[in-house]
Amino acid sequence: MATKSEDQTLTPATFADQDVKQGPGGETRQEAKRGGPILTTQQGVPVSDDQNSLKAGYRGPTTLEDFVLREKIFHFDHERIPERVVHARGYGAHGYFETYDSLSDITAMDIFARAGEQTPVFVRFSTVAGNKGSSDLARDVRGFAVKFYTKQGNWDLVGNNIPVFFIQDAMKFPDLIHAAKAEPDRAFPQAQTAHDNFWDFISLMPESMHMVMWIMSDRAIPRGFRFMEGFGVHTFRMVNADGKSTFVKFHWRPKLGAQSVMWDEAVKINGADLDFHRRDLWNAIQSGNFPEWELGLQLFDEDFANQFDFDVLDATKIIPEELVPLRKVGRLVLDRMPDNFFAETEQVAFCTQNIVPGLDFTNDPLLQGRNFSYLDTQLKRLGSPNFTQLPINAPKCPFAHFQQDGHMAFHNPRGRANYEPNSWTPELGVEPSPRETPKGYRSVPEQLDGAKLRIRPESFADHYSQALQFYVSQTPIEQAHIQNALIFELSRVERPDIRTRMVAHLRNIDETLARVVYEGLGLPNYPEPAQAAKPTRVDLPSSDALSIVKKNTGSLAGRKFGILLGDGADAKLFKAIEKAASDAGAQVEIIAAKVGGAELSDGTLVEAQYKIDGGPSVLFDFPVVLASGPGADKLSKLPPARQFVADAFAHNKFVAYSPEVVPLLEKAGIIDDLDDGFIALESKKTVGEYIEALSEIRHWAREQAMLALNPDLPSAT
Ligand code: HDE
Repeated sequence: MATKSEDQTLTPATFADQDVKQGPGGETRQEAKRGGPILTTQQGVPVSDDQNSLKAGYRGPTTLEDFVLREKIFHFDHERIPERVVHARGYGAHGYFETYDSLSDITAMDIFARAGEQTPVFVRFSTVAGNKGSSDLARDVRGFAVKFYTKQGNWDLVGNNIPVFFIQDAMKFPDLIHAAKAEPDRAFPQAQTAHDNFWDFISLMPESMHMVMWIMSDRAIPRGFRFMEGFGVHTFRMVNADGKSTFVKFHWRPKLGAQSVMWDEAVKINGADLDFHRRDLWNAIQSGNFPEWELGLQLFDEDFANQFDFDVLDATKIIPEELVPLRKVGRLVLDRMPDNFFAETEQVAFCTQNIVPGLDFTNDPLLQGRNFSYLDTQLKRLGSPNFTQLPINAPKCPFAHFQQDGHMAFHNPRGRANYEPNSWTPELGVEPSPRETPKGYRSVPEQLDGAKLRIRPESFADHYSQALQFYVSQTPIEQAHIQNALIFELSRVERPDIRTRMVAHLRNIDETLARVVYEGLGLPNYPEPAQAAKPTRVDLPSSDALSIVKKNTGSLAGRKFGILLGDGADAKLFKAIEKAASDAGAQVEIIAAKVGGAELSDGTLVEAQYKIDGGPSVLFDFPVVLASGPGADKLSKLPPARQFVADAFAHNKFVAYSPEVVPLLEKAGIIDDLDDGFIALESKKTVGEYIEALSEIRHWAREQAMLALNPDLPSAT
C-alpha cells in the first residue's frame, strides 16, 4: 500500500463550467483528452505532471535531474530579445498592395508593372521614443513601415506619419535619440519629449524647427493607425527599363481620412487603455473592417529639383502638393492580424537598403546613414545574420545565393558547389548553382565627382521657411493646439534658459506664435530672434494638404459611438442610433453602470462592453447618453458618469442625449454651456439630423468659443 507521501491519486473537482482534477496539494490538473495534443518537452517527451517539480522526498528539495523543469525555466529565461533601440513599441498586420495602373513608363519595379496585381505586404506601425511597454498615445512621431514581398525581392518602405525629420545628417541620429529618450541618470520620462534634454538639444538644432511644428501639432497624437497618413520622407529615384530616372516621394493616404485626438484626451486614453491603437487595429481587422491607404507618388525630374527653392536631398523639407500633385498608384489593404505577435511583429526586420530593380537611393545623407543602420541593428536584435530566413522576413519569390552557416541556419544549400564561378554541372552529379543575370539590380550610373568633404551643404541652410509654411497652413484651432503643446512641453523643462532659447527660434517662424508661447510660459524677457543662417521666407503659400481639419472627409466610417446606457432608455431611440451608426460604417459600444448591461424601455437587456469607470468618453468619437428619468437619476449619482459628459464637452465632442438625462448634465456642471454640439434626441426621428451633424467629427466652434472667453489661453488668431 502507498504511504501518504507517495499518494498521487487525483480527485475530480468542478469550477463552474470546468471539470478538472485535483492533486493531493489541491493543485489543478488537466489531462489530454478528446484528441487534443499531449504536452511534451521540446524533445517530444510526453509530460506526466506540469504542476510539480521533481523533489527528493515529500517536502524535500528539487532535484537537478528534473529535466522537464530545467528545460521549461531555461527557455523562459531566454524569451526576450533586445527591443528596438527606437520604434520599440509597435503593432503590425498583414495585407496586400494592389497596383492601379502600370507605371512602366516611370519605373521597372515589378510591383508597378501590371494593373490589378496584388502583392503581399506586412506593415508595422510604431512610436519612436517609448519602450516596448509604453503607451500608444504618447506625443510622438509614428513609424509606418511597409514590407512588400514583390516578385523581384523584398522592398521595405520604412516611413513615418510625418513627412519631414528632425535632422539632416545621420551623424546626429544617436544624439537626437539620446536627447529624446529618458534621461540617463534618472531613467525618466518615459515616451515623452517634455523634458530638458530633448528641448536643450532641439533648441541648439535650428534644422529641427520644421519637424517641431509637426510634432507639436495634433499629427503626433493620432486617433489610430487607421487614421494616419504615411510618408517615405526621403527623395528616392525610380528608374525605367531604358535607364531613365525620375525622383519620387512616397505618400500613404488613409481612406478613412486623417484624424487626431486632443492632448487632454491623449493623456486620459493612456490611463484608460494604453493599448488604444493596438486594440483599434485588432478590432477593425477582426471584424472585417479592413483599413486601406492609397499610395501617392510625387514624381519630378532633375529640372524641377534644380529649380525648387529647397534641396530635395534635405529630409527636413517637403515638396508642397500644390507644386507636385500626388499621383495615386495603388492601394494598401490590411486584412489579417499576425498569428503570433513575437514571430511576426517583433521579429520583422525592416531595412531601408531593401530595394528592388527599378528603385534607387538618392544622396540624402540621412538615407545613406540609415542604409547602414537597419541591417546592423537587426543583427543585434535578432542575433544572427540568418534573420532573413525567418518566415516574416524571407522573400516570397525564389531566391538562391551562396551565403551559408551562422547561428540558426535553416535554409541550407544542397550539393557540392558553394562558391562561384564554378564548373560543377548536372553531368558531374551536382545541381546547377545560381548565376548572375544582366537583368539584375543596377544602380543609376549617377556622375559623381568632387572633393571628399565633411560638410553640410548651404542648400540645407533654410531652417524656418517651411516651418512657417506649415504653421500658416493650419486652421486657427490647429494653431492653438501647436501653441498649447509648445507651452506644455516647455513648462516641463526645468531650465528657463532652454525655454527662452526655443522662443528665440519661434520668433523666426511666426511672431504671434512666439509671443503666445512666451506669454504662456511667463518668461521674464522676450528674447531676440535666434540668428538664422538664412532669413525666413514669408512668401510660401499656405497648403491645405498640411492641415488635418481642412482635409476632413466628413465620413463616420471607422469611428466609434459609445452609448452610456441607464436603465429604461427608450428602446426605439437606442435601436435607431445603433442602425444609423452601423449604416454609416461606424461601430457601437455600450457603457453601463454594470458590465452585465442595462434594460431598455421594452425590457430588452443590452449587455455592456464597459462598466462606467472603465469606459470613459475619451475612448469614443461620439458619446451618447440614453436613460429613463429614474435611470438618469441613478447615473447622475455616479462620478464617472458625470466625468463621461464633462470630458466629452471638454474634448469638443458631439454628444447626443435623451432629454431625461438633463440632470446628469447639471451634475456634471456643463448645463449652462451646452451648445449645438449637444444634441437632445427627442425621438428616433431626430437621429437622422444628429448623424448629419457628426460629419464635422468634432464641434470645433466650442473650442473657438472657449478660447475667446478665456484671455489666458493661447489665442487662436
Ligand atoms: Fe529609423 N531606425 N533611423 N527612421 N526607423 C530604426 O531599425 C535610423 C529615420 C523608422 O517597425 C531602427 O529595425 C537612423 C527616418 C521606422 O521595425 C534603426 C536614422 C525615418 C522604424 C533606425 C533614422 C525612420 C525605424 C531601430 C537617421 C522615417 C521602425 C530598429 C539616419 C523615414 C521599423 C530597427 C519597424 C527603426 C535607424 C531615421 C523610420 C536603429 C540611423 C528619417 C518606421 O536602425
